[in-house]
Amino acid sequence: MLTKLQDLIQSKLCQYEPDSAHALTSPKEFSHIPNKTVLFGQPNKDVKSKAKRIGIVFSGGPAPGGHDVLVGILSHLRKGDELIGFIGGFGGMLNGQYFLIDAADKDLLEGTAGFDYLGTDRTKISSDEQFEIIRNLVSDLSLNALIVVGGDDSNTNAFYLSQALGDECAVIGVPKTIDGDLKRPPYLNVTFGFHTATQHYSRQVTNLKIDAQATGKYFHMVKLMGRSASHVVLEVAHQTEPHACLLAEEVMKNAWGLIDVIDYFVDAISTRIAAKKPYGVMIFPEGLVEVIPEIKAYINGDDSLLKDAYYKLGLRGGFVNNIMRDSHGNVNLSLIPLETILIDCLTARLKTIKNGDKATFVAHFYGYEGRSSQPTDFDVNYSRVLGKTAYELVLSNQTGMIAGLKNDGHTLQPCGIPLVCMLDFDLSKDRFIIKKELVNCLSDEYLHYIQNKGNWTLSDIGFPRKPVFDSPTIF
Ligand code: FBP
Repeated sequence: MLTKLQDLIQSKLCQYEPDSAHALTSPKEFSHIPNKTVLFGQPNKDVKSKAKRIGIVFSGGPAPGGHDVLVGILSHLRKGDELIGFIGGFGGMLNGQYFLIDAADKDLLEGTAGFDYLGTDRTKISSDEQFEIIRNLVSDLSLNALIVVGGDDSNTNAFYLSQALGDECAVIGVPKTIDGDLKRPPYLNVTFGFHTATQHYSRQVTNLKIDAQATGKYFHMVKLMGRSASHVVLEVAHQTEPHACLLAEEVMKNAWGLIDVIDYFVDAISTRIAAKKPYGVMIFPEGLVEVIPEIKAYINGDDSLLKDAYYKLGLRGGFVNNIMRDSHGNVNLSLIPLETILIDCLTARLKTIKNGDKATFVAHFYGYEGRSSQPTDFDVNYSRVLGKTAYELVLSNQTGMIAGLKNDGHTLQPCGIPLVCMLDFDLSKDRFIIKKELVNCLSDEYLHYIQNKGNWTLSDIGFPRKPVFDSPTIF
């Protein structure tokens, strides 16, 4: 897979041909918008199009590979083309903060971690005034195109911007997020950043398993980043075989409450204690707080269910924490100390169980550092392909598209996917948005996980060590 990606980067992709065979469907409200997927690979009839001035903005949380998106573009700019970087996400863009990127910076950026070359934020362009500011900026800078590197919210933003800017300035998205919840198989199977983050977390979880086994005294409760969708935890579970693991989608499917969740972990812990293994590693996503009804109600301002559950567990009082939201209205899940909440509940529950006092817990949260770790070869190469593809879409005079890499299991082909085909109507927001793709409970990955997780409870790491995967299992 990596070799194929590298070959693609070397290959000449300055060509495209729309392929109606791959037309996708868009909501009928947007049926006036062409929805043809663009596949690259055929001779381009328009390679001599005039020089382009392209803006680029990072939006949302950082993801490893962001700098290589820039490299993918900078490596292919034609004479006269210019790339303008907006500083600090859409917030910075609204404040007119930008600079002309020097093509020579490509050498500094290659394979580097982080989003810090440009910076990022979570500002959403929603008011008429904000659209007007962007329109004026685009016109003042004579921008031919704006490339938005972001996740579901940011690409929803990109769609509405493409509508607002019309023919004046093309808007192209690049799919980013460590959460891996922005997909459109087979055109877009994974976002850049997912592989690096899950490899990083997998290494940390494996290290904990080794340490726990060597010392034999702690149960490590590990919360992993990943908002509503549990792709990160699922991938890490496949790679590390934790002693216990829960996905948000699994909790939803089982319609579990807080006490069911606690009982699941208590069961795994007591099984290990009974087997004279009073140690272990358990993983779960930060997004559990959105699906455990008691905690969800608490976030929405009603603490009665949580108080009830705490009372049943023998705990008194709720937890105190400010629930913060970003400018998209999303709760900042990473700041909710779910790992300590679970440990408090587990400790209370285990008091009622034989030998339960043998469990000593350590809380962990692996999140931010994974988003900014050194990109894997997969993410370096993939991000460059996506960057180059976005640039090709600009050269091909496309707008309202997101860059993709079609993978039909045999061949890889860069492509552009119309953002309009990714929209769904969201009743709570009363608008069309790109929805997060949750883990599919009928998928092979999920079924493999469900079939095997019971066997992982008592298994420990031995020799030889299991190698980490070369490319994401979902690609
Ligand atoms: P994006 O969807 O913007 O890529 O961000 C994902 C994420 O890394 C989540 O996993 C996490 O909940 C969130 O960002 C935390 O972001 P913040 O930087 O706002 O605390």
